[in-house]
Amino acid sequence: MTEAKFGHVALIGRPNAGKSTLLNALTGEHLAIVTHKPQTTRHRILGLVSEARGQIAFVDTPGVHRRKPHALNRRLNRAAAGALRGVDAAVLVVDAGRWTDEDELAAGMLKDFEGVRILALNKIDLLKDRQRLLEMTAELSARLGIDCVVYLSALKGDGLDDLLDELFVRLPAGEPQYPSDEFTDRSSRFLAAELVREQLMLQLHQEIPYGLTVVIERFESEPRRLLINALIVVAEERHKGMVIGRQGTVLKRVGSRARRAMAELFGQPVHLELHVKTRAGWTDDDRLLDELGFAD
Ligand SMILES: Nc1nc2c(ncn2[C@@H]2O[C@H](COP(=O)(O)OP(=O)(O)OP(=O)(O)O)[C@@H](O)[C@H]2O)c(=O)[nH]1
Ligand SMILES: [Mg+2]
Repeated sequence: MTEAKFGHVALIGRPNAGKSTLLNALTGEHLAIVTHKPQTTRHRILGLVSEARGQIAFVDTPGVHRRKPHALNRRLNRAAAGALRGVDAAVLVVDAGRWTDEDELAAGMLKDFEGVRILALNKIDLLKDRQRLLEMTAELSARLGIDCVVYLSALKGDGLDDLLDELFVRLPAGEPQYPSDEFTDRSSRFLAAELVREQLMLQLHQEIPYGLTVVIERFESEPRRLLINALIVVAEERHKGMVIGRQGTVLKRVGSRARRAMAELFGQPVHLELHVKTRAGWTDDDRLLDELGFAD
């Protein structure tokens, strides 16, 4: 029998490349929230894959971006860069259809990285031009010192086994560092707050979702259900009405969809209450960011 492997593997890349979709596909759980909007992920999240071959702790990260440099955005880029510290491998997740300045920024983070470098060309289900894929593979592999390339559709689950095979071959021998029946290092409170934020991002338009955060104020287990109260924090008073919607329609829709997602993730019925409050300018206020749980 070969020795079991263990390693931490960071998923890095620009916003919208599909890192969180990949984390969820690998773990089979809705751990990381996914939307079609860039900058969905705001925190590092571990997703654990435990097999007979060993254990891999994948680290999902916020997309590396060039947006307005307010305090929250600076923290997001720092969280992505910091995720490479101490990990055994980095997977640069790229939307194979389009290489942008932000991909270049994410690739730049590999400059001094000493671990295994894997290039994951994602969204191949959308790609028509195979020739372009080959050119991209050759150019990026040489330029970024890539150890191996995998082709994925995180959305359809294609190529996941290739990625796992390549990683298990390259990771060091080691015992699992996390319980094999767990999927993440994040608390149920964190996951619940994220599921509310996912629905808010999907239901609201333009810039409002970027000025929102969610705090769980109550999380209690009753014999037959979970009681969860979530506070939605907005950065401007005028956003409150938009979150609530005419006759509360938006908030109701967010609540019922988030509740369903929570019930599925936690495996039991959920009673969810939502409230909305303004904390003016929280996205550019380091004290409030600390208080709201953003890593510095
Ligand atoms: N067609 C297709 N769409 C995908 C694939 N992977 C992800 N997507 C879509 O791309 C969008 C962004 O996916 P995310 O997983 O949130 O991307 P991310 O890299 O985590 O983005 P940030 O959290 O903003 O950094 C979503 O609409 C996904 O459904 C894929 O393989 N094929
Ligand atoms: Mg994400």
